[in-house]
Amino acid sequence: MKNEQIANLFEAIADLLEIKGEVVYKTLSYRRAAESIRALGRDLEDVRQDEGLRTIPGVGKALAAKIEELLDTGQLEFYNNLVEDVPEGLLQVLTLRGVGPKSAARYWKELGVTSLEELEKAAREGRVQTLSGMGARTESALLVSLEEYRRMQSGRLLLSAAEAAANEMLQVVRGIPGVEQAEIAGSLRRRRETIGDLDVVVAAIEPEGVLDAFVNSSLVLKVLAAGGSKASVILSNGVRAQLWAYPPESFGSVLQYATGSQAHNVRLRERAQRQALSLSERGFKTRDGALIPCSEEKQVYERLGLPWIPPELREDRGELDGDVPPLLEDGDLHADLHTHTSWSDGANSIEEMARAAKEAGLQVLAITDHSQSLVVAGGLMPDEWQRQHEEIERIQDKLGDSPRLLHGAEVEILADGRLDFPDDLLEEMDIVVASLHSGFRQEPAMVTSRLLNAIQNPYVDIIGHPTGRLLGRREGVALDMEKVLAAAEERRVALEINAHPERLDLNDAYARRAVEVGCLLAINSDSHHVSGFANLPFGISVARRGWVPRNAVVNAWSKKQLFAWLDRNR
Ligand code: DGT
Ligand code: CA
Ligand code: ZN
Repeated sequence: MKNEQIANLFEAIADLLEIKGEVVYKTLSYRRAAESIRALGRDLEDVRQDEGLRTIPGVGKALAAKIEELLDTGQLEFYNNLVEDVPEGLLQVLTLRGVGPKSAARYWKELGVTSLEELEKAAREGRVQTLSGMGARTESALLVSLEEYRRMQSGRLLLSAAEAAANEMLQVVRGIPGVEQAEIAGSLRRRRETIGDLDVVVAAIEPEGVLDAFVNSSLVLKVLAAGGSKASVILSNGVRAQLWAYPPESFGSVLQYATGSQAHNVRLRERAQRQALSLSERGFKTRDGALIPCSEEKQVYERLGLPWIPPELREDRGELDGDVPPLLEDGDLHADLHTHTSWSDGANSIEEMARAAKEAGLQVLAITDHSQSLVVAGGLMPDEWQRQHEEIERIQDKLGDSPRLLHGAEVEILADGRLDFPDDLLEEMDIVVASLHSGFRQEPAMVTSRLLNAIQNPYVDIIGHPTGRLLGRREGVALDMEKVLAAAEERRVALEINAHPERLDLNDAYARRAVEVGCLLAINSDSHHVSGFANLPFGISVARRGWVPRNAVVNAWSKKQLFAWLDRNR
């Protein structure tokens, strides 16, 4: 056994002992030993041979014996006995933000929770708040921590990566003889912000033959499970994927089923049951066992008396109750209001960005390079901004009116809430995006008040990537979003849905809430390269998942309406 493994095991022992309720000094000795082992810099086996294990700080006779047992057998009887008393699954529970050994012990002893999954279930069922001293707030904080844990641990793919991998898979699958139709399903079709595994469904007269050809193709690295109508594999690029192969008459049924979400499918099955039908991936079944397969997806909804539901809405968030607003479509965005050039940390010149924007079908492009304090990103000093302004006028003359260039800045919201450019400079700008790039570790209340300050500034038009999250890398700030939304609504400041696949910030849930309270939204690429405009559809996906109607998105407005809004305080 390696030092690291032994240190980890000692820490696990300390954690389990604490949950068990042992006195603290006992657990401390394991932690101290774990620390010294990590700091050792030499193999424990060598130390044992040379000067002896007891020379290690914090390692006495008992711990030395345990280390020897581990080195010799790779096992520790003490640990094996301990996990018979205290479930090992509680170790994961302890890694949750805000959960210490005392509360873990209570979840275990009072609710019978022995794992993260069981804790999540208990919290979702409202059982955590029944414990004395743990109200609804504890419970919802717990659910937030659970979600954070999952996001960090899951190794889920960004939407952009999943899409690229799926398109590659589709191409291979569509080339398999006998495949009549192939489509993406699962969370990718619903455009979730991260994707666990790819789901692709195919229609074929002989589904087994297609599955066979697929698992034997060079695209597949490893087959996890295959049989019946499904193959679950790891692709050669490391991405997990499932292929669902069904006869053409069931294609609509399986496409619907495999698109999910599971919760949405449960609702559909309930509706089917009320019509004395059961619903599976093959189709509907009547009471007497007759199968009614659907070759087209919309037939599934039709039979249930429903309109076809856009996949992005299929999350059991009320989508079956009517009232779905007209959603944004690809091509609805005429403007990108947050982009960078080589004047700060972008890769391309203003002219290159302008030409690429036009190519991408945009009529309006805002150049919003960073402001002076963001030195790492080459933020502009006020005089540089003035020179950039002349350059932009020159390029506008050269290009004619297409695209129409706006000159603004992405101005830093400083740690104390002030903006990084003086008001008289901001006033000169066509557009101001205000963003946080530092101070994320401040108290959420402080970060909230920084945003509120920025929103109060008469020249700020958009709050860029409001929570600052980076998917899989950094959680967003736990803002008081209600306050931010209320202030933004009052000041007619738009909150950004940043379309970069690593940000998607605001997320779908906040975007939906923003619309509910009457806030404006902006969908921007935050491009640092001419290729960045290709990310705009990811922002549209977030808006669609957030039920955002077209008229709430300033980039979808006519030029006239957009410019009138930008001029409201200028
Ligand atoms: P993911 O892969 O974690 O990003 O999320 P999904 O939604 O793609 O989930 P996945 O891959 O486990 O399953 C794909 C679809 O198949 C899912 O959206 C609904 C359906 N499905 C899978 N397992 C079940 C199940 O146990 N019950 C029901 N009703 N549907 C399921
Ligand atoms: Ca999936
Ligand atoms: Zn930016």
